[in-house]
Formats: sequence, C-alpha cells, structure tokens
Amino acid sequence: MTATCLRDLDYYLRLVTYGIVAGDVTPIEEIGLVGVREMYKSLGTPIDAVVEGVRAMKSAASGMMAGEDAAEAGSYFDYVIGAMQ
Ligand SMILES: CCC1=C(C)/C(=C/C2=NC(=C\c3[nH]c(/C=C4\NC(=O)[C@H](C)[C@H]4CC)c(C)c3CCC(=O)O)/C(CCC(=O)O)=C2C)NC1=O
Repeated sequence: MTATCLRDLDYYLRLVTYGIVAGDVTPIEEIGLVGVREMYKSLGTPIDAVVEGVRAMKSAASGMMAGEDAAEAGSYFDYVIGAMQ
C-alpha cells in the first residue's frame, strides 16, 4: 500500500513537470485528474490524504527553488491540489 501510495505521488510529481514543460495544465488534467475523485473514492483511499501528500511535495520542491521558479512550479501543484478538493 505504501509503495502504491508513493507511486501515485510520483505520478503527480511527474505530471507537475509535464505542466511546467508544456506551460499548460492540459496534460495534468487529462492524464491525472479526470475522474480522480471518483477513482480514489472507489478505492477507499482518502483523497484528503493524497492532497496532503501533494502539498508536502510542493513544500519540498519550493524549498529547492527560488523566486519565479518556485512560483511557477507551485502553480501546477496548486492546480492538482485544487482539482482534488
Ligand atoms: C498517471 C495517472 C494515474 C494515477 C494517478 C493512478 C492512480 C491509481 N492509484 C491506485 C491505487 C492506490 N493508490 C493509493 C494511494 C494512497 N493511499 C493512501 O492511503 C494515501 C493517502 C495515498 C498516497 C498519497 C493506494 C494505497 C492504492 C492501492 C489501493 C488498493 O489496492 O486498495 C490505482 C488503482 C490501480 C493500482 O493499484 O495501480 C490507480 C489507477 N494510476 C494512473 O495511471
């Protein structure tokens, strides 16, 4: 379960990088967010806890970047977080 959970967080981290490269949220939306709430609900996975994981990744990533870069990456993390709530 832990490995699957970390894998999911890895997916979302990768999707954030796709967003940064594309300069657009479409890949994040299409690959990782369509139906995500229903998916976690059917798995019995508390989505609030997934959101918490994405927030922790945002915090860690922001600490490795400065100024504009942190703000740009942060906006994609926020997009994922917002779509899961
Ligand atoms: C690239 C797009 C993509 C996403 C996002 C994705 C997510 C995804 N996460 C899954 C399971 C899962 N996801 C989690 C994750 C967690 N459990 C928790 O309690 C934590 C809060 C959380 C980690 C933060 C767990 C534990 C499962 C397995 C649930 C189970 O088998 O009962 C499953 C069910 C099938 C499987 O086990 O692989 C999918 C499809 N798959 C994809 O292809």
